[in-house]
Amino acid sequence: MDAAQAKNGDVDADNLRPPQPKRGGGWSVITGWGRALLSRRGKRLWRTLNHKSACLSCAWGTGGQNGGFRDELGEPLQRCIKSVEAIQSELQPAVPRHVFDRLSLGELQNFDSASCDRLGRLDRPLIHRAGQDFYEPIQWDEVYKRLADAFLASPPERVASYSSGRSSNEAAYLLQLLMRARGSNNLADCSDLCHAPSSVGLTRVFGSGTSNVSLESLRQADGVVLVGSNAPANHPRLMNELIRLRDRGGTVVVINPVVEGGLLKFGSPAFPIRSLLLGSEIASLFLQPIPGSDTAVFLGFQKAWLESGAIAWEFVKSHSDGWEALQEQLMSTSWESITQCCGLSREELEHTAARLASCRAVVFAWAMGITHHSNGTTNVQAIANSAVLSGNVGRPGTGTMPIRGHSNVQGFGSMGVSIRLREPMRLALEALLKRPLSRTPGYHARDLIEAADQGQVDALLCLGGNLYGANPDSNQARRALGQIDTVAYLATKPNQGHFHGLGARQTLLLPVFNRFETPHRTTVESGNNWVRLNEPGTTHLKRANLTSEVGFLAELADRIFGDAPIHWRRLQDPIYVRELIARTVPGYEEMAGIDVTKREFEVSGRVFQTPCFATSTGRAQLAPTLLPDLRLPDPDHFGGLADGERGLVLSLITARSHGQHNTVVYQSGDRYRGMPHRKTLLINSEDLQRQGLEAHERVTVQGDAGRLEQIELIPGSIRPGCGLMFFPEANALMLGVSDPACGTPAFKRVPVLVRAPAWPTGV
Ligand SMILES: Nc1nc2c(c(=O)[nH]1)N[C@H]1C(S)=C(S)[C@@H](COP(=O)(O)OP(=O)(O)OC[C@H]3O[C@@H](n4cnc5c(=O)[nH]c(N)nc54)[C@H](O)[C@@H]3O)O[C@H]1N2
Ligand SMILES: Nc1nc2c(c(=O)[nH]1)N[C@H]1C(S)=C(S)[C@@H](COP(=O)(O)OP(=O)(O)OC[C@H]3O[C@@H](n4cnc5c(=O)[nH]c(N)nc54)[C@H](O)[C@@H]3O)O[C@H]1N2
Ligand code: SF4
Ligand SMILES: [Mo]
Repeated sequence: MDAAQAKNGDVDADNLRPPQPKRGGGWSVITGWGRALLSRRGKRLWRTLNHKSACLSCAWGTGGQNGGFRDELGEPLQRCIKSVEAIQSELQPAVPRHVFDRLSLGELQNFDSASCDRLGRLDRPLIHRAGQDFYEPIQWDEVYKRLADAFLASPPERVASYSSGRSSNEAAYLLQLLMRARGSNNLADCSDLCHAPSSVGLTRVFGSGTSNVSLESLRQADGVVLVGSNAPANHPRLMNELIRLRDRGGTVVVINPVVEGGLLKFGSPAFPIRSLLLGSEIASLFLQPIPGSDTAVFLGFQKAWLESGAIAWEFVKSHSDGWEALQEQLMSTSWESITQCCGLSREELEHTAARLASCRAVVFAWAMGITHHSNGTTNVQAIANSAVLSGNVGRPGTGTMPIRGHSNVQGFGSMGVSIRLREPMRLALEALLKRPLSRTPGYHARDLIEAADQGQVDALLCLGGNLYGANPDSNQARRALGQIDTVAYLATKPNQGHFHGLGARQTLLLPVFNRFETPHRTTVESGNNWVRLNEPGTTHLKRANLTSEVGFLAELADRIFGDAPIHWRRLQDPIYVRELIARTVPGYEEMAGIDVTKREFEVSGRVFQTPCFATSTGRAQLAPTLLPDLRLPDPDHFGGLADGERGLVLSLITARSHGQHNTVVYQSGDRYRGMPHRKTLLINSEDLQRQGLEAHERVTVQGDAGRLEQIELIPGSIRPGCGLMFFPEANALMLGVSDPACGTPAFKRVPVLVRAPAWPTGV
């Protein structure tokens, strides 16, 4: 459908007219800023916003040495309300002493996500011992002793770490060095639940797993394909780039089963006159495919280019291998199988393909709508193939751009926090540690939970995050963590995982400085491969007994290994850590002098300005991408509907609401989607009508792992046959079905049965 059609709502059922999707951004953002800055903590918030450190929230990378409000190119007014949300939550006072002294774990387990976060900041180390009802204070010295013992007591295969991308590069580097020195490759990371399919898929095609587009290069594009991303909520400053692109006459193609209002129109405070008041048009074309079918959509574009003579053959033949097999696939795959799979018409696909072919330079950008599928890696390869076939990679203004999540998740990967350690880094680490690294494959986040559930993990160190809340099948996650003897959480604030994910013998809850409080310099890497330098800061917490993550990990390593084979205590000095990073992490050579030069830099070897890729041949590696089988089970699979009971099977998307950061909920509802609270299911009006369901009726939603009761049905602009609910709550519903290539769960295609009781007789 074209964007104008989408704006009017895709369904026109008289009595169940869906609410118009609300445009994104706009005045409410300004009032949000006003409220925040005029609040009790407004002065400190303002100071923090101006602190020279990268934004905590998403990986777009605002902040750093350029000052709080500038992006990587020094452009002003690039700070968004999401960073305010994240900072405000870190500026809360400490958790009152009586909370952990008086509230039992049974009571704390009843807290929802928002209530956990609102308890405040953790300010002293705590321990939960098996059989006790409370977390109790503990001394740091005792913490190190217990953890060192736990990490030494078991064989390397039975110790593991999990991490979440908010910590620094320096902490990430130390975490993996500690684990690898211990002989373990069990470095599970939140990216396993997030963009791992992008890393694997892009590496297969281009030999490098990150975005190959710089911010500067994006500004030279005249076409952007934005797939499976709710950027208005999750990467708001990316919207500025789309507004600019439309202003210069470019085309934005949006592919999303949900018509997110902000993808139609967005009011950006960065352009107060022309955009904020009236809103800027974003999507030129809006495609609403069946969830999970993006490979079919991209095969459709490719087939259309093949048939219309729009393939960049000269480019393809000079700069890629494997195009013959892909061409063969395009010829032998029928239009019918493509359109049946994705639910879009041949005309829609051909029209969009022609529009893209008429662009001079196209960037393909995507987020979780592409990766959260059991064929996420194939989806990514289908996008990368499209970039090559259309000649849109390897020159300014073009390329493939996974829009990264956490503000330093990409840095964690660069630092080697991954089960897929790259060969050059392996060799460099082996030289540093003076011994071969273990070749036993490590656990990614899903495998870690599975292994723990089988009783195969004894000690787990979590550097941030919420392993319990972020995983599918919450019951399994709780049970699995409960089988691990020792679990340690380093965190700034409490979350549900700290109360539900308790270890079998002991759980340590350890408070750390956040990025803008850390008393030494740190670095992070943005999704655009830009390394940002964060200046030291101070904490507002009085009497706080916090640790820096670098200090903690270096001390723990010293307790475990002594001073062999490297001087671990010396690694308390982050400048020395940066020296090691410069020596051992490919692309990070400029890190060596950063403390003197203060110069932020682009990681080398990532952004392709010429079509010379990071594969062994220098050519892109194309391969056919299989169409997925998207059949949904019948109601019988869920035990069937009783006589008179109403309901239907839906393909459920689980996503973020506007006011949450991952598992941490700040505000319950999402007014942009018209979902007033968390116990809601967004559904198409046609589906309601067809099944005799009523808008705002309360239903049961049943998945393969569990059911949620009293869920309110909200009619909205979502494709028929699918629904949308919020995580982490919805994680109770699903099993951990995941992409075999990297273990990323199919969070965006969860089969569920919606059940509503029979109408009372006489109605
Ligand atoms: N404010 C805020 N910012 C954040 C985060 C946050 O929680 N809050 N989280 C950070 C993190 S870690 C991440 S990974 C990113 C997440 O950023 P996003 O990926 O934008 O977040 P999601 O909410 O998962 O939404 C994904 C979008 O994909 C669409 N979608 C679902 N299924 C499909 C499909 O099959 N095909 C297509 N084409 N689209 C589909 C959904 O309708 C939705 O619009 O944001 C980062 N930034
Ligand atoms: N159903 C469903 N499930 C999903 C998703 C989905 O779309 N649907 N999305 C997935 C995605 S994309 C991701 S990335 C994961 C997110 O999974 P995680 O990254 O594991 O979870 P977060 O909620 O981001 O973790 C938040 C916690 O990090 C801690 N923290 C914050 N700042 C710091 C810091 O500076 N240092 C330390 N040590 N701790 C800190 C705080 O205690 C906070 O409570 O969830 C995944 N789960
Ligand atoms: S777009 Fe992302 S990095 Fe930039 S200010 Fe907003 S949340 Fe922070
Ligand atoms: Mo993520």
